Amino acid sequence: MSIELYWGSGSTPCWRVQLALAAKGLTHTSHLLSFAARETRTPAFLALNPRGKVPTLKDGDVVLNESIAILAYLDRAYPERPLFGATPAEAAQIWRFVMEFESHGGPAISAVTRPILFGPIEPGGEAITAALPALHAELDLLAERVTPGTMVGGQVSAADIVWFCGLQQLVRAATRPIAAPFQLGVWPFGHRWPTIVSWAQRLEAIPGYDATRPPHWSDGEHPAPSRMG
Ligand SMILES: N[C@@H](CCC(=O)N[C@@H](CS)C(=O)NCC(=O)O)C(=O)O
Repeated sequence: MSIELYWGSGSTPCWRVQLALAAKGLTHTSHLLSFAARETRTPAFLALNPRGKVPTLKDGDVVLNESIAILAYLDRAYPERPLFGATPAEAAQIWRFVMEFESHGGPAISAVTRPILFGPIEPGGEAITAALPALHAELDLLAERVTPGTMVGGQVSAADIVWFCGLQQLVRAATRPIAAPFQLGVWPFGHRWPTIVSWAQRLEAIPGYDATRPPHWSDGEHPAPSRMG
């Protein structure tokens, strides 16, 4: 079968799937859709995914949206280089960390990054400042969990991929000049969370990683999460 991926540049759910494909060594046909040109709303794409969202994956007769469901599908359909662990205990732990991103890590990141990246920022940026303690607590926890090198079982898993792609959004917001007055205290990660740097290096070493980077995020504007200083 030949895997086709419909995706959009800068979408972290899309990046999860691209990184999972790279980590599993799976080739695919890429369909880059433009959000600006509303290519997720064309009749042809809506016929594939009536929600009009990317990522959407097509593999023969299987058509799927929702990035985490896509990761789970790829892992069952192509079991080599598993992303959901080797044992029941590892699988459970990986799912736990994936779902903790959805319930806790992701919302903590979004509360800080959304106003910076998409606005509006209210005078004084109080909502951003109020959201920082929860974000720092999530990063403290992540730094502890990645101390062994990966989150679970010694191999890069879906948990690593989901958290790593989430951090990319944080890097993007924290390195924007508009973020400077808010003293986010998160960037570079190595100042307070050195284990996040070594863990990020491992994800960035996945063969094909560079090709997964959103094409409109240039190097100068978007440094690697593992950048030291
Ligand atoms: N929970 C979904 C999120 C999908 C999603 O919201 N995708 C956005 C990009 S990040 C999208 O397709 N937006 C285009 C649109 O709404 O037209 C997942 O994990 O796949």
